Amino acid sequence: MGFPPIGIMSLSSVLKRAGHEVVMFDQANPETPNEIIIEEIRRQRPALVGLSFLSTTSYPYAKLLARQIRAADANVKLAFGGVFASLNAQLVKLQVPEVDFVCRGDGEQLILDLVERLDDPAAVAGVTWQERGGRLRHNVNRPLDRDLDQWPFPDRESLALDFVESMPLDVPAVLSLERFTTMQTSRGCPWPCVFCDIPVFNEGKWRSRSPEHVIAEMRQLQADGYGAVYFVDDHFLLQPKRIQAICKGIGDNDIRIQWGCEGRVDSTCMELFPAMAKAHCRTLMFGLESGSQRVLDRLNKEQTLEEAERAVTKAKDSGIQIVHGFFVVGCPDETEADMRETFRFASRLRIDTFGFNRLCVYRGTPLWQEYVRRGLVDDAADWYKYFKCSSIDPTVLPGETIHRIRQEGLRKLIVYKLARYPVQAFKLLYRFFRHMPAGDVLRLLSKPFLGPKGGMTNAEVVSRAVEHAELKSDAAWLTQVSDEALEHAMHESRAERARIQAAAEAERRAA
Ligand code: B12
Repeated sequence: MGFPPIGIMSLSSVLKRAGHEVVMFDQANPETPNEIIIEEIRRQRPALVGLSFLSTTSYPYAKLLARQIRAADANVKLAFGGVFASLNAQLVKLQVPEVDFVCRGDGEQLILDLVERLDDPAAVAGVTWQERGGRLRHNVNRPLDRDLDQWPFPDRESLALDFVESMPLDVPAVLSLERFTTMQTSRGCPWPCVFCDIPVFNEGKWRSRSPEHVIAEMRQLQADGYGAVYFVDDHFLLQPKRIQAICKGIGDNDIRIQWGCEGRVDSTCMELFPAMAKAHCRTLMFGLESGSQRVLDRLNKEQTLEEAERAVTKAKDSGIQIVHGFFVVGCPDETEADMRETFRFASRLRIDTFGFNRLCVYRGTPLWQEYVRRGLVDDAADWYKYFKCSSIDPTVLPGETIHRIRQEGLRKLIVYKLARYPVQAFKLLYRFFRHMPAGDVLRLLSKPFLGPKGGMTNAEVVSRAVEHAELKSDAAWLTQVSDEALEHAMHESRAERARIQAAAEAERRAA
């Protein structure tokens, strides 16, 4: 999914409203590699450089950039923030001494407070830092911010986002040719799924913006020419009253933006699916995870297969155009029969699109804690890594078996969907071909049939800007390599990407 970096865009508008100047860069934009970012820091001499990264996987790149910035400017104040930094603040501070402040949790009020106290952060709640004498300071947590309406809408003006819009979709968030962006209308999810760290990040709470505030942003987006929005909420479907009010607000204000969101299948909002479809909800994405109740229970998903079936059927009957199923394979105690059952289950459901990802374990999740207890990960040595469960847990099927059954399952699933639901499949393919390069659609469809010879989609080509070919298949390793090895991989990847693009360009010209 090519999404704009809404985290830094949110902080930018907060800072600007308070009278500060802000310049943003997206490291994922091929036009602003580290060298350009550093050059700009040298030129503009900011008071604070904030590096925002979401996940364990992008920590090595943030670390590398922080080291490069520090080498270029010994005095600039450097801050880290985002989910991974929040959950591992003290360890990150110790591992990256170049960074002055590791910021935990929501950043809006925190960054306002921090810019006022760059030389004396002792009183800034939520910051981890080091005193001149070397003592590590972990300031008190910030109370969870419940009044999300107080903050301005993200700054969508100041960052070149054409490259995001031109990114092909691996998962069809909202398949539309309209101008696209993301919004966040709520934060958190209280359910205890073993693979997720969101409850820890949000102290097990769910908080939301008021329907009026959400509608005001949508009106603004429509006025600015946006026609498609995806809500990056962890669980959009939690509160029926709020959704009802949002749908009503969309109708009352003649908002025609097509939107998508994700949520749980046991949501009480199911009755509202028809109202959502009427309010232009085009895409609903559900975490279905498995077709085996035993595996769902092992993942502590607290959902049943019947609930999944009911939610998908209800969504399709209500006229939601794309219903997506997220599945995980390679779970603890999952057998080959369970995996096959998952693919059978997916073919029974009326989902339009699907993804079957390998289960990975991240620090901060209940599964990580279990693995520490079982001696499969060493918290002190492994905290900045993530693992495919199959690489470390003997109760998970071997990687090759998972890969083989997944390829088989995908082949059968695609053939079955085309044969059993030809109209639905045709409509979807029509939309795919309208909104994605034809080559990418064909490659995505044929990949499970061709195996490793299948070639790359554009999305894979783009992702190689940061993940090098051989390493891509085992990205977890990237979180564990030395800076030099990572730098080398990034250099190789850029060269490879340039070669691929040149070849594609030559092919296009010849055609
Ligand atoms: C949207 C999203 C994506 C988008 C991101 C697009 C983009 N350019 O930003 C896409 C689809 C690309 C994506 C990909 C991945 N994601 Co993701 N993603 C999310 C999701 C659902 C929302 C993130 C978001 O936009 N939040 C809204 C903004 C406003 O919040 P924010 O970024 O956290 O920023 C706030 C604070 O953190 C803080 N802050 C942030 N930065 C800074 C910096 C400073 C200096 C300060 C002071 C404060 C601060 O202030 C902000 C405002 O309050 C989160 C779940 C979540 N709730 O965080 C998962 C999540 C971050 N993703 C996750 C994962 C695992 C991934 C992938 C590894 C998946 C995969 N296997 O490929 C990749 C890795 C991508 C990468 N390069 O890091 C995990 C991370 C777990 C972990 N511990 O590592 C999460 C937490 C989901 C989960 N339930 O576990 N993701």
